[in-house]
Amino acid sequence: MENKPNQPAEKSQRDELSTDQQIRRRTIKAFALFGLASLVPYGVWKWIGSRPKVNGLPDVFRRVLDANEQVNNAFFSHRKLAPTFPVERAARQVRVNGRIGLQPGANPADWQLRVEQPALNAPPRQLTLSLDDIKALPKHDLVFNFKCVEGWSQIQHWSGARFADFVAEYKLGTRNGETKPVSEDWFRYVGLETPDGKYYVGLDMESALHPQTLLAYEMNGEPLTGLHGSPLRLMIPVKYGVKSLKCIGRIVFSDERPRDFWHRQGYDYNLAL
Ligand SMILES: Nc1nc2c(c(=O)[nH]1)N[C@H]1C(S)=C(S)[C@@H](COP(=O)(O)O)O[C@H]1N2
Ligand SMILES: [Mo]
Repeated sequence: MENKPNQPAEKSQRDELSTDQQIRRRTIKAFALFGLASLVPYGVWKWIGSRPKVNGLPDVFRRVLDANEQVNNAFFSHRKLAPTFPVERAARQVRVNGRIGLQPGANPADWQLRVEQPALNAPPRQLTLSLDDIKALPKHDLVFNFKCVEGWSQIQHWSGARFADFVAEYKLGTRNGETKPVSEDWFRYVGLETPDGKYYVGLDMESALHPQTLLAYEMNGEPLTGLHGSPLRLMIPVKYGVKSLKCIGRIVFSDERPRDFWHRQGYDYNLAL
């Protein structure tokens, strides 16, 4: 961390502008396709029918549905998706940056994840999970441009469980102890820490529940190495890399803003991209 994270490199600001533009363009295209469907000439329908199928639907429709899903979900009404890339574009040599709180020599079999949430309208929750519990959730791949506040970025390939699936499965994150797809009752924050508590980050709940936020246990299709955060790390593409905590030992839900390592050094708390 040499540069101030709240003054990211000019290049990533430019990237971000074009990302916004891309998302806007894609959304407009999706609505236009739906609205104009009745006017589409027969030849075009035949072309659509001949397109490769994704989940039983021609890929053009799949893309439209996905885009509308993004727009329609009430909780994520203003969410953005980070651009993704074909897996061949992912770096084979993935940079290592930041080793605070890592346990590179530790046996992954000895690892446990502790999860806590305070008592509010439901009893306090405290559970201990294994890596297999996380692996039992649906696995997702993410190939995206990882950005460090120091000014470098790299296309990387990570796999793991969605944080949103994790909270839904274990009924975490809501004050009433129920997790629904759209809830008014979420705790405001999530805190994550390394097992030794030496590195820690705080996240707003909406970013944590973003569909691209992963509890990642693989990089380039292999279990994480110690320096990349074995056995489980966060990957949160809507934030700068500092928030993607390696080697998660503890997750806490809270209405109080959790402590955040780099915020304590005077940096912006959110570090949103
Ligand atoms: N436990 C822990 N997680 C961490 C860090 C750290 O020092 N310790 N550094 C952060 C920073 S600044 C970055 S850019 C990314 C780098 O992840 P990588 O080493 O897998 O590239 O991890 C983040 N997570
Ligand atoms: Mo970073």
